[in-house]
Amino acid sequence: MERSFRGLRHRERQSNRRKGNVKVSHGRYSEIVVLTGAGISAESGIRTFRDQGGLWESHRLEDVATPEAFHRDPALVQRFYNERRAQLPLVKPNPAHLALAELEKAIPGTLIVTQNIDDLHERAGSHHLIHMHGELTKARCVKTGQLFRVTEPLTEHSLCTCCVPASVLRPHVVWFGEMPLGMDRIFQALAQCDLFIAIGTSGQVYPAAGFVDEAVAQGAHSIEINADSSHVSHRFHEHRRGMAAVEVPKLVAELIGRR
Ligand code: BJW
Repeated sequence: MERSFRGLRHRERQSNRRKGNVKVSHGRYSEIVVLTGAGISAESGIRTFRDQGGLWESHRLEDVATPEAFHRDPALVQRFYNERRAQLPLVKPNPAHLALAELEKAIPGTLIVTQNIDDLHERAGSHHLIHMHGELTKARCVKTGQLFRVTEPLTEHSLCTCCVPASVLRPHVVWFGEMPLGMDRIFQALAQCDLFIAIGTSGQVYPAAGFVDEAVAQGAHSIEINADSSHVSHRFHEHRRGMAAVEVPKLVAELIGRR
């Protein structure tokens, strides 16, 4: 029943799109996909990657964010993630994270897809959440893929407890050239959403940068919130320029009908 209803809505949206009849009014969305990037956590004090002062200014991504880097120098890569993990208890969710948790409560068809590996969305109270680039708080056995909660800094000697002989533990993050996590669920949600929102992401890393196209092709309305223009700004219907901690609560208030 649910399936055929969705199919009907999908055909209706396709037909609207052919007529150039794109939805713009708020207060009527029930299936929302929110893509978040480093910019949403910037005001919590976590560095972005590509802004001035970003992580890629002090580290070459080829040295810390590829499987080859981990193979070449696991100690350096583990140190890079240990330092970022150690920052988590010192930062807290900002009004943008909190507003998205409120959005999920008000509109249960909201899915947050985050590229961030911090834990600020869950600490803000979001439950319907996919960490497509992994999670800092977890490590993974390179052999079985089993996940372990990280309770102390990892080293090149950190081993799993799931296989004999024990295998290497690596950060549970998605490096360049690796497949992001949860892609089936994400593409399914993009195919069904009526609103796609991207917050604080530069649109330079795929497949996330292409999600707007997927959603818009299915007839969804799209909104970008960013302090600046991104590499994919031109693909969005609507833009909110400004800080996420200000713009996200404003948009959420509009969406849930609170003025
Ligand atoms: C604010 C703000 C405030 C600041 N308020 N806004 C050639 C063409 C196309 C693709 C490829 C290609 N060659 C290779 C690829 C694929 C590659 C890729 O995209 N490379 C590009 C560099 C070209 N991608 C991959 O390899 C991915 N895997 C893959 O493609 O698998 C195959 C596949 C095929 C088909 C379907 C599915 C899969 C894997 C990518 C892994 C990315 N990993 C990282 C590291 C993760 C762990 C870690 O955190 O260390 O993920 S890289 C890094 O970039 C991290 C981020 O999640 C990601 C995105 O960064 P983000 O979030 O956009 O941050 P910034 O810093 O770039 O931007 C911040 C933005 O916020 C800015 O716009 C600011 O203006 C804004 N901002 N303060 C609002 N207060």
